[in-house]
Amino acid sequence: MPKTPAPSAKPKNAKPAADPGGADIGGESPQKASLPPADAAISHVYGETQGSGGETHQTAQGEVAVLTTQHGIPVADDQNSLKQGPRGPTLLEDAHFREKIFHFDHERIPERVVHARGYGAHGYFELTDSLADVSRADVFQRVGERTPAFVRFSTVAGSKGSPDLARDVRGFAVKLYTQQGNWDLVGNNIPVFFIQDAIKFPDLIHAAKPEPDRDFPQAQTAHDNFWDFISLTPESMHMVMWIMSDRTIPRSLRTIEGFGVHTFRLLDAEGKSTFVKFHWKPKAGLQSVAWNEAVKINGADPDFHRRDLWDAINSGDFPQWELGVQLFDDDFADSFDFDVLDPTKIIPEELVPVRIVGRLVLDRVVDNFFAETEQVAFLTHNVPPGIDFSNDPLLQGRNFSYLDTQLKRLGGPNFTHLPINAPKCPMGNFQQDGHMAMRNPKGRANYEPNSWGPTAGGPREDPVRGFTSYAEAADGPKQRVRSESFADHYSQARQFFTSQAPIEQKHIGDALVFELSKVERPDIRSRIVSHLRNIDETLSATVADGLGIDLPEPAQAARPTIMDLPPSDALSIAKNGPGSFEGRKLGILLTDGADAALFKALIGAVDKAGAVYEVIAPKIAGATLSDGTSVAAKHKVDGGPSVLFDAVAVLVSDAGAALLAGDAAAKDFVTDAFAHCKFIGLSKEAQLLFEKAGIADDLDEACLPLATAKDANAFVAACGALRHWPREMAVDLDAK
Ligand code: HDE
Repeated sequence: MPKTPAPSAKPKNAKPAADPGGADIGGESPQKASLPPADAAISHVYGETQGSGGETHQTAQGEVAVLTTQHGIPVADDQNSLKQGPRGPTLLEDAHFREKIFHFDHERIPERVVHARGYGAHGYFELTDSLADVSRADVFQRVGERTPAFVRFSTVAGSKGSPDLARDVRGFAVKLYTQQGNWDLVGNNIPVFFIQDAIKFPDLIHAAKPEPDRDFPQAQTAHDNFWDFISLTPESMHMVMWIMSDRTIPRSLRTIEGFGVHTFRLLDAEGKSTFVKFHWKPKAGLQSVAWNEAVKINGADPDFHRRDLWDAINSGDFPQWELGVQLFDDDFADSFDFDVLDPTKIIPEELVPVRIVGRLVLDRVVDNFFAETEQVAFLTHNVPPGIDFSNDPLLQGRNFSYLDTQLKRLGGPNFTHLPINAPKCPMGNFQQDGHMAMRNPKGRANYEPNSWGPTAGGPREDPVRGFTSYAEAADGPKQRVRSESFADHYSQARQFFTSQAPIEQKHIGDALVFELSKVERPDIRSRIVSHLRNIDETLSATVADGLGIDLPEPAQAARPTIMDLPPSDALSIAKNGPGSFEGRKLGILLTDGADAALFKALIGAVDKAGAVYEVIAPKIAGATLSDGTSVAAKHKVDGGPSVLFDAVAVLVSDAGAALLAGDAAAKDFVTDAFAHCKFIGLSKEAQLLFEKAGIADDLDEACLPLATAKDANAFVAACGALRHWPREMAVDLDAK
């Protein structure tokens, strides 16, 4: 057989590749011709953005930086390992090769045991209403002052590479770099949790994650182990209502709420305590996608949420949330129907209003995902003076877990030296050494008290400014016990359900039927329905019917359900939508010959609404409109399904419609948009496509004609309602 010459066989004096960015792997480095002399000074500039602490390689202006080893030795050839002759063995002596492979082999750190998949961004918190009356926390004192922030959003169950639209709780972890140290508010987009005691957390997570023998399913709760555990854990029923609602399939990370979940304390200068619950309320309003849509988004764009956040921030559309606090005292706590220490309960906003005290703005993406988003370490015990914990048993357990987990993930006690974790205020103590210590104080004093004087002696404790705990009296027998006051598991689950709009109630029923239909054991399905009987009879009947089973007896309840807790509008997504198309995305399916004036009117209306659009065309090169203008496409039809957009418009010529009518992906585009209850704008030429897709006769009042500029404006205004939910009754068998 003739031998193909190995790339390394290329003579050393071969010409540099013609394409400087090209793949001439056999030749010398294409950059070599422009390299500065090997001894040119390289300054490693530490990122001023502080996030990654990353270096940018810089040389004198216009010069290309020299590639070096980790030890700074310039590298002459990064394409070929050192060999004994062109076809000989690779030599151990090749230090650059060994270092490069060694470093690559160790690039991964353990992913988070929960919340592995996440995405972060920088920004700031701005105080808009002083809380000085109830808290001495520095961050709450001066209206208008900005505190740097880093936020990491996440899903809980999936691995690091799992899709963004898994039905799951979203983590909403905020690190505020206050002038009195870092405050980590490590919350979720749901204000309650599955369990009441941290000792159950490993069981919950084991049950939710892939089953241990088969290692599937990935990033989903629709399997036997999860529902088995839940069916035996009645305290999770309130959370079950939330996770089966559309809260767990959000449209965007910009459209989720955040909650501190636990009751915390605020402390004033005298040590007086006020209970507090923290809320983040998105300026963009609440919005979710449909379940069938979520399933398809996961295939079309598994990075849907991170891409959306990245694009929004980079385009200057900075995501914002308001910080709200519910403040209450012991009297309220004593009079409330439920225990404020129980993390499976909310305090309805109608009972204790949410006072808005600030806003959080995310205005900068990370420089380096690993350095910032992957290495950020949140610790629930990071609270500055003026904020304190309650005895919520879940919070108490978390305060142990988060420090412990960082040691495993980040490999040593010095993870606070990483720029993303380091405080941005003066700090000092006598902790020293350990793996990768970067902050190594000079001088002799490494203990206190010492008598080396005020400067050389180092930092001193400060009883006035320092952190103090609320002096709560505690007494009682030592016992493993669950408080009697935690025993009502169904009343607030019912309150959540009755607070939903009818379409949201339907979605909860659909989700339960979907998940339980994936469960193999009939006894588990039935046990869940027996709990639903204690929540709402219509819901349990719907789910039993959807599963095709007889209604089981209600589960034994430790406390009877309070049937008449008043509904709370704050719990519904439908009732808290944005009411406008601002920040949303229109998909415009466009072909050659489409009406140019109409297209211009449409994109003008989108722009006026503060929304964005993307063009989908039969070819990625784009479309040539009726007046000869060419418009670039963002997606080819089969790469830009309608699930990626909040609403769609079909602007085509007769020839374009005929072309698309023969294309399955184009037909899916319109049938999916229709099935997902989206607003659809269509030019009259598009009719053929809808006919061939089989939905021309079903078009309803949310399928709007596009012929004039006025139509374009009316269509975009209608899109502000986001979805035309009444259509679901016509397109879903479960609704009939
Ligand atoms: Fe967490 N949780 N958690 N959790 N959690 C972690 O810490 C834990 C709980 C939450 O973006 C871990 O650094 C226990 C409630 C978020 O980096 C770990 C219990 C809430 C994040 C851990 C809970 C959360 C975590 C894994 C039961 C909402 C991601 C990696 C008592 C209020 C933070 C890490 C990020 C991460 C333990 C329950 C939110 C293992 C033991 C309730 C948003 O320490």
